[in-house]
Amino acid sequence: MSDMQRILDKINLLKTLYKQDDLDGLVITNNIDQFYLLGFYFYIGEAVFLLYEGELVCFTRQLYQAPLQQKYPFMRVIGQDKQMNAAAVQEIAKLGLKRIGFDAEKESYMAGSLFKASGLVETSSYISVLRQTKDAAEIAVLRDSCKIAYDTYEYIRPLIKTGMSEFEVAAEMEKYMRIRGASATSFLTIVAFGENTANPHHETSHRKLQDNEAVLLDFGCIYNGYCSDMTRSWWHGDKEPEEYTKIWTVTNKAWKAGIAAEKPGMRCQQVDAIARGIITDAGYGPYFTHRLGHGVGLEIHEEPCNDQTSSAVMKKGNVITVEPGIYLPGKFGVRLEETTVITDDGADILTRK
Ligand SMILES: [Mn+2]
Repeated sequence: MSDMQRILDKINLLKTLYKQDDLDGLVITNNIDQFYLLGFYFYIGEAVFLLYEGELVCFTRQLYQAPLQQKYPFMRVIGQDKQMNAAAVQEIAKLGLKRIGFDAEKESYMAGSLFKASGLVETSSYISVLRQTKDAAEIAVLRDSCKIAYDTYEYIRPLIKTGMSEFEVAAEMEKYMRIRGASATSFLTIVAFGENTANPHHETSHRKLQDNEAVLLDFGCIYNGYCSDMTRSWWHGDKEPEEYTKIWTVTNKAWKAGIAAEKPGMRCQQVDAIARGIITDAGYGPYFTHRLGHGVGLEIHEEPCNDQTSSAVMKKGNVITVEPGIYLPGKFGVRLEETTVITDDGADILTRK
């Protein structure tokens, strides 16, 4: 299937969804949603789309006008350096469109107020729902993104030596990912040594690695727009404390059980409960202080999430992390994370060879 056909298919699917809610069209201002539809990356606030039965209109900065018009002949591109939201509202009036929706969850207060005052209709996030289920082409890109992350782990692990700082390790990892074709990291790379591993969201620092300390790496990249995410934890040195071995083993068991539980029809809440139950039964419940996992796609955190409070049910094509952890303040912590994809009857791990 050509890229252009994929774009048109997505647009048609979106039209089907909004028509079910008796809408005549949508304005789309979120730059990640715009990337999902078009495969073109606008910075935040650089474009507004108006989609209706007749066409797709794109208000964007003058500098994009000619190249975009050439690349996407089916789209009407209007160079508009200022007040793109107002321009979209005027166009809606000019075209006589009655019920145009806007994504109430993603709009800024300013834009939302303007749209509402102009008679537009608050809707749920149609594109967020579409983005939750990845098609084969998206899964192929996610696989590549996760492969780069895994290879980064294999590359860096033997290079980590006593005396290196967390920043040095992060820099080597990020350089490797860039050379492999990643456009960026998918979030701030976490490299934690020693007691820093007990902080789930540690900020990478100048801290140097000493002999016989815990190491934790949590990282990923963006490749062709799609994110990867993985975490590995191990003991650096030959005097691994019993307690570290214990929490690593329990976390590993929780991690395997979580991934084994994933399949279409399974409640995300239940997957969290299964993995969490193993940690709780081992007596470490209070030290597992975050959700089990989150969806991954064009954004590093998206729906559905393996979360105690989630009402989501897994579907084939969901891409979601499983990342249990145990953190003992002042001592050390362990987290093990894979990005997984839900298949016909289970889940595949993407962050592996
Ligand atoms: Mn994660």
